[in-house]
Amino acid sequence: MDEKSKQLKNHTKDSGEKLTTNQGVGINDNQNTASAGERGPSLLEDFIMREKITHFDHERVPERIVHARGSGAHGYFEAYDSCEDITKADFLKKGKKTPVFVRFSTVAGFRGSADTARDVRGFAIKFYTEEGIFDMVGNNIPVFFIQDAIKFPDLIHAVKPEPHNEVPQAASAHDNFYDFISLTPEAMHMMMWVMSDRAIPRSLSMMEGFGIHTFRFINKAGESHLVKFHLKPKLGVHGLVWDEAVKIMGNDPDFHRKDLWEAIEDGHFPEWEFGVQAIKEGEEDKLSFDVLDATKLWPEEEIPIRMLGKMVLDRNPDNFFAETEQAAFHPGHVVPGIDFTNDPLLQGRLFSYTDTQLIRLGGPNFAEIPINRPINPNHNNQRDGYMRQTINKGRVNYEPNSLADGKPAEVPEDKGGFVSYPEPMSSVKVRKRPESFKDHYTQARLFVNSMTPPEKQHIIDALSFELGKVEHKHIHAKMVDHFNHIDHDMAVAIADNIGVTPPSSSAANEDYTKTSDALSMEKNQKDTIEARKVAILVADGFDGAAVESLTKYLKSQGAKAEIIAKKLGMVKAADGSTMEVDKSLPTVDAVLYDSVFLPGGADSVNTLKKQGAILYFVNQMYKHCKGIAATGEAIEILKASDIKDVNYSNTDLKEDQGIVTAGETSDKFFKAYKDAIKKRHWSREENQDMIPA
Ligand code: HDE
Repeated sequence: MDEKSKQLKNHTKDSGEKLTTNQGVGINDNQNTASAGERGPSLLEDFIMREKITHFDHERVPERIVHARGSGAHGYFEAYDSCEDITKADFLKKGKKTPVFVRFSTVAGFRGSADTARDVRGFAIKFYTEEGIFDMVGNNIPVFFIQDAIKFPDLIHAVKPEPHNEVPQAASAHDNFYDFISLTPEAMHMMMWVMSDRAIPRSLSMMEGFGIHTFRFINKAGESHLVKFHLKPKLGVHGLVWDEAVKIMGNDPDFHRKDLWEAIEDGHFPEWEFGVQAIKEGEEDKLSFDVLDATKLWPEEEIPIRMLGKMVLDRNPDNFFAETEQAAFHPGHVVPGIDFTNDPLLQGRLFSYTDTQLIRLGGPNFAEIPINRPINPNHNNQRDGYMRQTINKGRVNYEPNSLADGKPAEVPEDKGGFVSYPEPMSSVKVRKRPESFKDHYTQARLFVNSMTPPEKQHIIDALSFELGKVEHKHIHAKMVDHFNHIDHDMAVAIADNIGVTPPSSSAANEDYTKTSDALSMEKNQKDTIEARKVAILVADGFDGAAVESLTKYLKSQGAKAEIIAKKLGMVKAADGSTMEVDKSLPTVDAVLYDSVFLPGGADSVNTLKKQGAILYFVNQMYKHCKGIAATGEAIEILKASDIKDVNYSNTDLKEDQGIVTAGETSDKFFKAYKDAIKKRHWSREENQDMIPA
């Protein structure tokens, strides 16, 4: 067990044998309030009822003002090779293992909102290092909407539900947001990312993570490197289809939360590589953008990522509130070897995070909440305040002192004391954006240039949808004008979709044709189906051997198969054997699975091809461009669906648009099916309109 888990264990409690009050008095009757006679008034003296109701009345703390909806997990970070040339941070030394707690979140929705809303995802990591806590409080998108923290309350007011009627929930598709954005050109780069499939992730374990701001690494010699933090998921980056994300919101609003929980319970531990892009202090002057501007990324092709270690999440929390909800992150929690830059967005955040914990967690002692405690000893002269847990001994609570031998004493730099990087400063007091922050369109164009055609189309579709929900026409026109500064074709396509006169000529820098493959999800796919879920649709008389062999294959690949039939209980195979049904058809939906397998078996197929729910299931799989497989008679189900113009075979192995058919399962069939599951088949999007619903 790691140090953090051991520490937490001291605070965990099983439910126990005897029911008692908080004062430890045994409760004899937990069903009836004490009253003056059976039908008389309740007695104020009933301390058991009073204590219980009072505690209940105070169960809630304010949700986070942003990132209210989140899910957390424990794990560890393990450093690869030494990177002492760039940082003296102890936890990054070769082979070191550090406990972590990670919280993923959406930004705009309330605590009870649906997981699959279109939104940026928070990606906050607490590293419990031996030199204190380092929090990397990042997102799944490498840039931000604004350049200066003073704009943050406006941005968040604009995106959250509108104040007069508190709608819409967890959605940016409304007038206030686009009114603000249309008047904030610096947001355009981020808008391209938020309208891409990155903002509707398939899984929290299939997202990249970014520190966004430029931080500093400081080595033992005191030299500074400017760095950007990155996390790359082992499973690759995958998104949902918008229609699918919307349907998941109704079918399973806890989709991401459950997916993370189940992956860990099943032993498919989510994993990332953690690394930095690093440049020597001074080299930033050669770049075409300002490293202090959080709306800019550093193209990976120009400044490659140096991988420093891997992070694995391998333990679910014991209690959501105590751990995930009470976790208090702060980008200002850094350890020696890591320091800040003057990014004005970061500087504002350094104020905001402690401030927000004071109201959310009720006072200055939130660092004593078990999930927030460092694993190394911490001593100082901070005392008292609401809910103080530590019992500090002795009479001395000040420094310098002689009565306690001057302790706790300041720590010299070579013993791990934090020393700020001595960046030279000399300037006049101003309120002014630097000129170097003023190019808002070039990197937005770089992002769009780097997309594959389907990825670009999805951005067009998303913006057409979002603006389609906006009622004020002048906002439409203003947004199209911004798009025309990024990519003329995109602007024309969106204008056409939302009834705006398309711009006649491009206002974009057409000579800028640079691309960065690292920005595309499609161009960086991985050959894995680990943690994917496959639905197997059956009725009595199905081909049991096919189901058994496929299930075994999927398991060997780390994927999960679920047998779905009309009712729970046992279902009979054609050879007379039986199998247990995992889920009944009315409790599931195609959008909750990555793929569908239809086994043969004449009786089963005859039953299934007449069920609307089955045909709808298959249609949805097709519409959302997911892998589909059928063996033997089951191609009849495909034929009965609305899928047209696909090459099937009930004898030979055929693969067409991610639809794999064969007479029976075989190694070749499995390989073809794996390829079909691991990615989406965008060529089908041309035929999407013919699928009802
Ligand atoms: Fe945050 N942000 N933020 N933010 N942020 C909060 O702190 C804030 C920003 C991020 O799982 C709050 O504890 C300001 C960028 C994450 O608990 C609050 C500004 C990035 C989380 C706050 C930003 C983030 C938060 C609300 C503009 C990516 C969730 C609750 C200057 C690098 C952490 C809380 C968790 C949470 C303020 C911008 C990431 C109010 C003022 C940029 C992942 O303090």
